[in-house]
Amino acid sequence: MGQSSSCFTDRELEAYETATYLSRNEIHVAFKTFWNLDKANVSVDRNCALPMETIQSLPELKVNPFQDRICQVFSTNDNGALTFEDFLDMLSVFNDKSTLETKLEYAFRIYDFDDDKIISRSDIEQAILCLIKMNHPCDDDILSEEQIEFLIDKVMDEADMDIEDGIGYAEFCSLMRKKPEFLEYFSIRL
Ligand SMILES: [Ca+2]
Ligand SMILES: [Ca+2]
Repeated sequence: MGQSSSCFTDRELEAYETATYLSRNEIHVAFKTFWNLDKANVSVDRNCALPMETIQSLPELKVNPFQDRICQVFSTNDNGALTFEDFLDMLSVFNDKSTLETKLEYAFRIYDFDDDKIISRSDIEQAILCLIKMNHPCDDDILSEEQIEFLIDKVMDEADMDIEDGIGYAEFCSLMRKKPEFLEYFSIRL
């Protein structure tokens, strides 16, 4: 077990500390967690990419309605698989020491399902569907089309203030300041 977390040089650990909001101890815990997800592969290549399904077996992510989007946003090869460094980036952004600006920036990307830099009605619909799926895994018809449209209207009425259709980054930030509970999904402590 000792071997799993002592395979970094001081210089590597310093580089990770500088690049993240994580302490040296948190980096060790992160690596041990990553290694435990797939000991065979991580022992051979400690920065190998673990598939999204493997990452999502972590209890901290399993309960997160946005687990797929989170993996996609932090995946450097864009397929949702995370290398150890991607995994560290995720834990860093979701750490308590991360700044509000950093959290907002990533939360915006996570809610922007189609990556077009604006949160439109279809992004909000997908977010609502993720929340329904998490809270009612066996009943995906819990809300009717009309009820979902009504919820989307409510979000748009509250957040879409400027001429541009959809919720831009500035509008998103002011919405999150009014409704910080939507940021709660973006906090992880191992
Ligand atoms: Ca979008
Ligand atoms: Ca707008």
